[in-house]
Amino acid sequence: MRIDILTLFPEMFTGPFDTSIIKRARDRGILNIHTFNIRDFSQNKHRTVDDTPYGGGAGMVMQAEPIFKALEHLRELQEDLGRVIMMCPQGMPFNQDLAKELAQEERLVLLCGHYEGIDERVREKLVTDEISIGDYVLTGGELPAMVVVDAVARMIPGVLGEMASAEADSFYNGLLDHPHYTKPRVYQGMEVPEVLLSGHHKKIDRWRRRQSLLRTLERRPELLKEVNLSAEDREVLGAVYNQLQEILGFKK
Ligand code: 4GN
Repeated sequence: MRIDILTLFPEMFTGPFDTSIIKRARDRGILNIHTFNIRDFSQNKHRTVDDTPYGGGAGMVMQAEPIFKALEHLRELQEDLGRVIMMCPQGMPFNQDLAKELAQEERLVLLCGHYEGIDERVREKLVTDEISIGDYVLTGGELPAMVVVDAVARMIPGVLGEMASAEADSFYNGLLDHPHYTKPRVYQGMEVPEVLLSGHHKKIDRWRRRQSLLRTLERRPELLKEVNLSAEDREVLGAVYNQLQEILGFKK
């Protein structure tokens, strides 16, 4: 996958994209990330990219022209831009499903804004998707773009090693992840659950699934509505519900 990022601060991306799994994916050629400084596409001698808002008000607005020019440049490199994604608080909430969907694309363009906003004509003419990583405002779209790239990249086959499987993660199956343990078996008196030492893979799978279900029920019950629950899953949750009813005296 090729990802082009338009930003006023390309240097922000060096650390996160030159480290660990993203670096390895880039080195292997699975992931091809390029950053472009929007300022390089300013047409005036002061290299400005922003101006005061029409209608008045505080702060500055990013001008349309440098962004149009930057995308024209990208189009020269490869005619079909694919999806042009703007990071903004008004966008579609980002989640694992959207990360999986974007991981299918051959090419993505991410646009990172700054200041009070971006001239609306950019959105009108160039942007195909607007994405928000959560209900809060940041000083720029760079951190959200890094979040999206990271989440998308690890859904591309071959990016995670064989050892680390995305299918085992929180949210991959719509549930929260189960607890994890590694050596030593006892740490500060705290023991690893017996079942994980048993070598009984079927039992271990069942225990993990149960932990996932209970954690999701406890912390994010709304997620359960969207999950495909097996008959066994329903039994686990139903048993919890029955126990609670008994404890509360609603039954028997
Ligand atoms: C995205 C961008 C938050 C998000 C942003 C988010 C930069 N803040 N929740 N800030 O995904 C006005 C123009 C604010 C760019 C934008």
